Amino acid sequence: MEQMLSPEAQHFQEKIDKEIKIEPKDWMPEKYRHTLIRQISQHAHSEIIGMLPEGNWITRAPSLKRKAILLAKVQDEAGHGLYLYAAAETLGISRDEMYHQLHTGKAKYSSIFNYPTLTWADMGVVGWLVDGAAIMNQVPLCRTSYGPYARAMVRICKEESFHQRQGFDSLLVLSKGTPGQRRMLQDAINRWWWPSLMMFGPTDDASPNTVQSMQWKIKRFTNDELRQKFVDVCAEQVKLLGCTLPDPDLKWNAERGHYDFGAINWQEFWNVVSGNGPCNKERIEARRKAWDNGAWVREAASAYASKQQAKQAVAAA
Ligand code: FAQ
Repeated sequence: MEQMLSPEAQHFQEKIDKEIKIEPKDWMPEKYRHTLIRQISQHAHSEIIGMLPEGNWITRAPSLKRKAILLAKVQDEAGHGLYLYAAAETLGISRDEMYHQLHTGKAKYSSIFNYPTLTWADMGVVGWLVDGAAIMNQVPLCRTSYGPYARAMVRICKEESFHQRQGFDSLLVLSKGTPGQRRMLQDAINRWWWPSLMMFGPTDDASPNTVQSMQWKIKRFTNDELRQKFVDVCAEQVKLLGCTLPDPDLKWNAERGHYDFGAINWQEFWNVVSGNGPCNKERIEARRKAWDNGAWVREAASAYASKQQAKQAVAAA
């Protein structure tokens, strides 16, 4: 039997069906609020943790030009994290609470950032594949049903597209370089390909959140739909680099109009998501340390804010 919706819930779903954005002060089901806080905060944490593997190469970039580009990219990720934390705050959670959830391991962040960046080629491959997967997932989020999230995604996607292009550009240079550079490039592709496919999340039949999130238009495509689009794009782009993707089962399927691809190692994915990937401990430790080292800045900023407030109160009296 179909569940009876309350008049508010009915009105809420009608707005969603008509593509009217839900705004912070509108009525919303608690589960909708909770799902958004979970997804947006995880997304924000991913941007902030995602600065670490790339930050690792800022001092070792091969030229001033590449260093300046990488610095700007890492700063962009910080900005994305901040817009997203601000969007999540509109749902009634504080930034301190979100940081606490990250530092105590309660909140997830993207599995991809628990892999190490071993060579310079990894910087280009992160741009091409990781930012590429991020855009594939995030462009549809510009039409997500929650207004502040959708608006934050517009700017984020513009910047992520630029990141993806700069990554591919640096790989094109390597692809025309020495045999050693080409080997380094292929090795980086081999290591990042499968983790990039895992970024889209579990298969649809193993994804507990997809059905409801699609009905609420929080998600506009399922995990498998987006993963397939990504494979189709990358299978063509890799040819321009004169490289291959490390999947013997990758094959164009004319009947489906898509590339078929091999089985993903879901055991590896869940192992990384549950905290046991190659860099999970190092990543959280770096964030905790940054939080502790920043204590004096937070104290100074709130002391300054209290003084300003006291001054304004005196002036207004
Ligand atoms: N890693 O039921 P579903 C970037 C969890 S930003 C870890 O399918 P949902 C920028 C999921 O949370 C990259 N955990 O979940 C950049 C859930 O657990 P929970 C981040 C994952 O939410 C580039 C459980 O598995 N992007 O890269 C992952 O409907 C370069 C069941 O899964 C976003 O966050 C995973 N890969 O769909 C920065 C985009 N996948 O919470 C620096 C927004 C799933 O119930 C350098 N997020 N899980 O305990 C989304 O679109 C969705 O949240 C999905 C997952 C598609 C990630």
